[in-house]
Amino acid sequence: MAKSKFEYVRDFEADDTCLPNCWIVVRLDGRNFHRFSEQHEFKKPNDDRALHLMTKCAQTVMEELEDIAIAYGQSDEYSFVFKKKSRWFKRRASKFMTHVVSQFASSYVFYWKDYFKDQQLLYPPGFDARIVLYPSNQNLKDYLSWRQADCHINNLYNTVFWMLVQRSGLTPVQAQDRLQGTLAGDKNEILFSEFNINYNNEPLMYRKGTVLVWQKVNEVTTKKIKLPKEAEEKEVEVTRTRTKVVPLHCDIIGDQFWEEYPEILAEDS
Ligand code: DGT
Ligand code: MG
Ligand code: MG
Repeated sequence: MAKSKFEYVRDFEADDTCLPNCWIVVRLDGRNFHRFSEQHEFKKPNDDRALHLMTKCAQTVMEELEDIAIAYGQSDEYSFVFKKKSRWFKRRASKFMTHVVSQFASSYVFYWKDYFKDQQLLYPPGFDARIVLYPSNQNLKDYLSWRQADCHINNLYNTVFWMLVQRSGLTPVQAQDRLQGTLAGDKNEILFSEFNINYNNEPLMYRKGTVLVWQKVNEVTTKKIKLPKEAEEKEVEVTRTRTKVVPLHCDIIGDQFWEEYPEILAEDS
C-alpha cells in the first residue's frame, strides 16, 4: 500500500514496551477525592457504598481486560497485577494503563446509581494511573503488602480521629493534636478505653481492604431440554463451573494467602 508523505510522523512515537518476565502493576487513584467524598457526603471514615462501587469497577476491569491475576483496593485506589507472561497489546505500557483507568472511570459513572441510589453524581470524577514493573515474586508481594499496610495505618488513624470528632466533640485540629506522635498501641487504647471499641472487631473490609481473585464457582441454572421419548420439553437443573472474580477481605502480608492461592504466582499464571 502506498504511504503518504506524512507517514514519517509515526517515528516520533516512543517505544514503551514493558520489560519481559516482570509483573506489570497498574495503580489508579481518585483525583481529589478529599473534595469528591465531601461533596457526595461519604460516610466517615468508611462509606460502604463508595468502597463497594470501587470494587464493582475493579471487577469490571478484571473481567473486561485480559491477563489480570489479582487486584487490591482500599480507599480511592486500586492496583491491578498483570501476569508476568502477558502478551496483551505487545506489553505496551500506555495500552495497559489507559485501558485500566478508562474502563474503571466509565464503570464508576455507569454503576454509580446502583450503589448511591438517591445521591446524585454531581460532577464527573477522574482517576490518575501509574505503571510499575516488579521483576520478582517477592517484590510483587512486598508491593501488595505495602498497600495493605498503608490501608491499616490510615484506617486505624481515621477510625480514632473521627471518633474523637464525632463522639467526643473535638475539633479536627484538636483531634489531630491529640493523635500527634501516638503509636498503634496508643490508638487502640484510646478506642478501647474511651469508646469501648476493639479495633480488631471493626469490619475486615475497612481494616484489610479488598483483594480480587479468580475463583471457580459452581452455578446452578435451569435449562429446557427435550428428552428422546417425551413429547414436551422438560426443565432440568444444570450445574456449571465458571471462573469468576471474587472479593476477599483477608491478610495478604503473611504467607497463608499465597499458600492458599498458589496459582496467582505460578510460572504459567
Ligand atoms: P489526589 O489523590 O492527590 O488527587 O487527592 P485525594 O484527595 O484523592 O487524596 P488521597 O487519594 O490521598 O486520599 C483519598 C481521599 O478520599 C481522602 O481524603 C479520603 C477520601 N475517601 C476515600 N474513601 C473514603 C470513604 O470511604 N469515606 C470518606 N469519608 N472519604 C473517603
Ligand atoms: Mg486520591
Ligand atoms: Mg488515595
